[in-house]
Amino acid sequence: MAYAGTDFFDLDASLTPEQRQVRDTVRAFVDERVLPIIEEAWLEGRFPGELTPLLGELGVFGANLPEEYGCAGLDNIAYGLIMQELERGDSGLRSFASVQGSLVMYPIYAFGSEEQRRTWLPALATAQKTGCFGLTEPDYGSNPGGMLTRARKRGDRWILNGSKMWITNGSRADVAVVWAKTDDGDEESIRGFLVERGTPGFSARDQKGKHSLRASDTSELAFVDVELPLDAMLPESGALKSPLMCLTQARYGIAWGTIGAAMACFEQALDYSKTRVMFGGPIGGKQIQQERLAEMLTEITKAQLIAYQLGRLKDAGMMKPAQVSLAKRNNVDAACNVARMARRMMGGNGILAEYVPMRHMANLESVYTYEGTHDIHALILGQALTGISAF
Ligand code: TGC
Ligand code: FAD
Repeated sequence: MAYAGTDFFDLDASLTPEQRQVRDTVRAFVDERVLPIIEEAWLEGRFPGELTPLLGELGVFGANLPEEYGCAGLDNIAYGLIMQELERGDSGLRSFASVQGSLVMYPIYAFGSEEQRRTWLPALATAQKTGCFGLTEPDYGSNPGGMLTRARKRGDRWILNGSKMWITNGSRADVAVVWAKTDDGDEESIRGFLVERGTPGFSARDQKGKHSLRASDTSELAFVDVELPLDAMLPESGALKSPLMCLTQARYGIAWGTIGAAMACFEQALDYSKTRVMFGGPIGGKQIQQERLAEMLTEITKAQLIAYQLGRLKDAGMMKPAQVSLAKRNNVDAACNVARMARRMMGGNGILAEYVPMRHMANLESVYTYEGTHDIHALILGQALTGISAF
């Protein structure tokens, strides 16, 4: 079931039967359940939450985490292929899965107590519960180390004060993983806290007026004297490195996911080029459009090879954060360019909701910015190359 048009280097042949099966299952789900409804949901500005329990049944959330916590225990290439197929549907759906799996389940798995893992991971894997990840603040986006949110220990309680902004799933989350600077009498640190919906003093409000990721909830979180039990803290979290480790997981998924968005745009543009007749022949027979198609295919193929090798490194335990930065940076930019070229190739029709490129193009502008902007990843690579920080 390889895409003849977008698997030019026959990566399909390198996949294991399990990886192919996982990809094909999610691909069929996206074709049958997502594509028929996504344009309308996007125009309405509605996240299609009705799909998440079904995706939970398929085991897509935290799919690379161990089975003993109710997860699928897949390898990282299978996990990446899931992200690819979800984003072929819409970046908002992949965002939900990235947040749920890499930014909520991963920190509970990596930094949580055994009790926190047993309480939350199985319910998050099935999407009976939804999570969000609160790192960014109004004045600290690219530089989360400057965060103002504080957790102060008072007797047998933490008191949380502060605010977070741009939080995916924020208003629908049952539990928020919130990063705060702590003051427990010792050294200042940064720790993760599990804050449940309904905790007095905690509120979430959706940010309206987005022209991008419209089929995704994005919210502001506010914490006013929120009292938390001591065991709300993720005990193994400590310092900025903890949330940055979560970002590495999510950026890995984005490097794969954006290939899916690019594939969707390219395939539609290719079909269109063969049927749209202008000046007596299909536009696909014109040299300028053939160059566009060659460019799009080349970008997709490069992105696939990067993601595949990154997955191999991750499975071998050898993946480095700077490699993830290169992959996120390149693959998101490639997908942005493919979506724009596809939109342009389709002329006036390219701006209509019944075709996919404009929606993907608008979504990908958020993906370009979140999880470390394109510029920040350039600076991470610059630092890795020179040893000099240019932040
Ligand atoms: P810096 O001194 O460089 O690092 C502090 C410590 O952390 C280590 N480290 C990492 N570890 C794992 N993974 C990474 N990606 C890491 N990056 C750094 C580093 O080695 C160091 O360790 P140690 O042992 O020496 O202490 O910290 P800095 O304050 O200079 O910041 C570096 C910078 C700018 C790269 C970082 O702040 C950054 O990545 N900024 C971008 C912020 C960002 O990406 N925010 C994303 C918010 S979440 C989101 O957008 C979700 S979107 C929804 C969806 O995913 O769909
Ligand atoms: P800024 O940091 O203010 O950057 C503005 C511009 O300055 C950018 O072009 C940037 O590249 C550039 N810049 C910044 N620093 C430098 C520098 N040192 N040198 C050169 N240029 C620089 N965050 C979460 O915590 N959880 C979420 O779930 C989440 N979901 C999101 C969903 C959406 C739809 C969006 C748009 C964002 C989301 N974010 C989330 C926040 C996201 O991670 C931030 O938007 C991102 O990190 C950038 O921060 P900022 O928007 O404050 O931009």
